[in-house]
Amino acid sequence: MTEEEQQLAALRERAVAELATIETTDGLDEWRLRYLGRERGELSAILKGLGRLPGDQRKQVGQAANLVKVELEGLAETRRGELRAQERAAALEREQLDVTLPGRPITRGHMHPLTRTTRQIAEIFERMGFQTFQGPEVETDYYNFQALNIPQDHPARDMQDTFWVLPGQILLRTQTSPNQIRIMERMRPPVRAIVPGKVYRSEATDASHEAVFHQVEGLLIDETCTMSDLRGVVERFAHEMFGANRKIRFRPSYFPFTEPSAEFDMDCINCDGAGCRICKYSGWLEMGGSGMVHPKVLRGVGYDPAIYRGFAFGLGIERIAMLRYGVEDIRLFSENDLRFLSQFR
Ligand code: FA5
Repeated sequence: MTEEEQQLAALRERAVAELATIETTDGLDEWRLRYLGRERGELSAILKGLGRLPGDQRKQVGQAANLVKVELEGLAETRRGELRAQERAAALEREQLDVTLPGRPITRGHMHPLTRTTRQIAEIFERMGFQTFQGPEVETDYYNFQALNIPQDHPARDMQDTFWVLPGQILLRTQTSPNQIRIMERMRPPVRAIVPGKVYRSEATDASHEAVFHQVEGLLIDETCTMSDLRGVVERFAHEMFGANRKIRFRPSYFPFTEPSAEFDMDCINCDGAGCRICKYSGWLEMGGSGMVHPKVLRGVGYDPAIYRGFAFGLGIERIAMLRYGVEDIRLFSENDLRFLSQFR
C-alpha cells in the first residue's frame, strides 16, 4: 500500500467515525466542507496532489480516492436524511397541539328586549290585519310637522323639542306619525298599517323619559271607521299583550292631526288599579296618543274626507316593554349593561 493509499484509508476512517457523532444538519454541512469541500476539503487535497505521482500509481490512488468520495457522499446523504427526520420530530414535539382540550364556548347572542317587544306588538296587529312598514328616521319638516297640520311657528311644536339636521327643514323625527302621510301618499284606502321605529326628542331624561325612544304608529282608513273601532283595536291589543282582564280608558286630548283626539291608559298591571308607586297612585298607566285622522290631513294626501275616515294612534314601545318585563327605569334599555340584557334570553 502506498503512502497515499494509507493516508486515504486513515482519512476515510476518521470521516466515518466523526460522521456518527454529528447531531445537526449544520454540523453535517461543516463535516462536508472539511472532507469533501472543493477548495479546502481533505479529499480534494489528495486528489489535487495526484499530479505529482508516477502514472500507474496516479491511476490506482485516483480510483481509490474516487471510491472513498462516492462512499462518503452516500453516507453523508443517509445521515442528512436521519438528521432531518430527527429535527422534524423535535419541531413537532415543540409545536404540539393538544386537540383534546375542550373548546372555549361561544356565547350566543339574543334579541334586545325592545326588539322582542316590537315584534310581539307587530304580531298582534298583524293578526288584526295590519301590515308593518318602516319609514326614515331623518325626516323633513313637511312630513314631521306641516303635513300633520302643524304649520311653522304653531304652538303645538312646543310639545316636541326637536333635533334639527338643517334648521327649519330637516330633523330627526320626533314621532312616527309622519309615516301616516308617507303611507297615505302611496296607498289608496282601505289602509291598515303599523310603523314601528326610533324617534328623537331633545328632552331631559329620567326614569320614564328618554331622548331616543321607540314608538309604533297605527293607521286605519276606510269608509265606515269610527272612534269605537279605535277603542276596540286598542283594547284588543292590550288584552293580547297584557291579558284579557286589562281595562283601557280614553281621555280627551289634543293633537293637531286628529280630531277628536284622545290619550289612552291601561289599568296598572302592578296594583290592578288600586294605586301604587309604578302608576304614581293613579291606578292608570299612559300608553299612547290617538284620534280620528283630521280631515285637513286626509285632504292633504288627496283622500276625500266626505268618503274616507280613519283613526291613528301612537304607542311608546319602551313603556310597553317596561310594563311587560317589570322594568322600572327606561334608561336600562340603552345602557348596554349585560347584567340587565342577559335576563332577556
Ligand atoms: C305622539 O307622539 C303622537 N304622535 C301620538 C299620536 C299618534 C297621536 C297618532 C294621535 C295619532 P306623544 O308625544 O304623547 O304623542 O307620545 C306618544 C307616546 O310615546 C307616549 O304615550 C309615550 O308612551 C311615548 N313617549 C313620549 N315621550 C317619550 C319619552 N321621552 N320617552 C319615552 N317614551 C315617550
